[in-house]
Amino acid sequence: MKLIGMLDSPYVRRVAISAKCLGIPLEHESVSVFRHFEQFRSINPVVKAPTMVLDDGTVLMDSTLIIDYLEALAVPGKSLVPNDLGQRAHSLRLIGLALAACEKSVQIYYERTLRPADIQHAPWLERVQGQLLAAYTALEQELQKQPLACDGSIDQAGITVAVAWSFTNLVVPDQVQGKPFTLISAFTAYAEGLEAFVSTPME
Ligand SMILES: N[C@@H](CCC(=O)N[C@@H](CS)C(=O)NCC(=O)O)C(=O)O
Repeated sequence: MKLIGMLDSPYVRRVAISAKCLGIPLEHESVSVFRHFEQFRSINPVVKAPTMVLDDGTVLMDSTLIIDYLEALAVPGKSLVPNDLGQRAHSLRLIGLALAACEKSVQIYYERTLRPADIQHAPWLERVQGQLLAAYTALEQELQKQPLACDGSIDQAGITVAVAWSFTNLVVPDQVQGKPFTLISAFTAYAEGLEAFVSTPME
């Protein structure tokens, strides 16, 4: 199986880290959706990162769907999501908030870097910035109610929260710096120290 995409994409990175945590070996090819557009297109005409090429040639895309496949592939009993329904719902809520934060960070970054300055649309940017802060505010509140474990392990909620926070701080740090997201920040510092994260750096 081959994972296609750059590790500075939070979506690619969460797949790569999840595979390591599930004990599933992956080949990884660093192909950029922008700098290597034609090469990417030859693998997946839709040019979405992450793309996963399975051993039988099937091409999957979307990090959540790829992780779903990896979960099914993992040895029985090994999973990054809780079985208990209540804990599962909590985990899915954290993942949803973190993915929304990734999406809003990407949108702000694309608006700033891809759209010429004179045609940037301020109301759209303000809307997205508000959504980004709403996602992290809700996430911080969730961690206040129920902290993520820092006991040497990590689950899918933890992976996605940490990957999202590191990504936002990489591409649009001005959006969150100085804001009171102390629990998210502390948890990310813990996660970024884990072997699966250290060996999967944002490029
Ligand atoms: N929901 C998707 C989002 C993936 C995504 O938007 N990836 C970006 C890279 S960070 C991408 O492919 N951008 C190129 C494009 O959308 O044209 C996932 O979870 O994989």
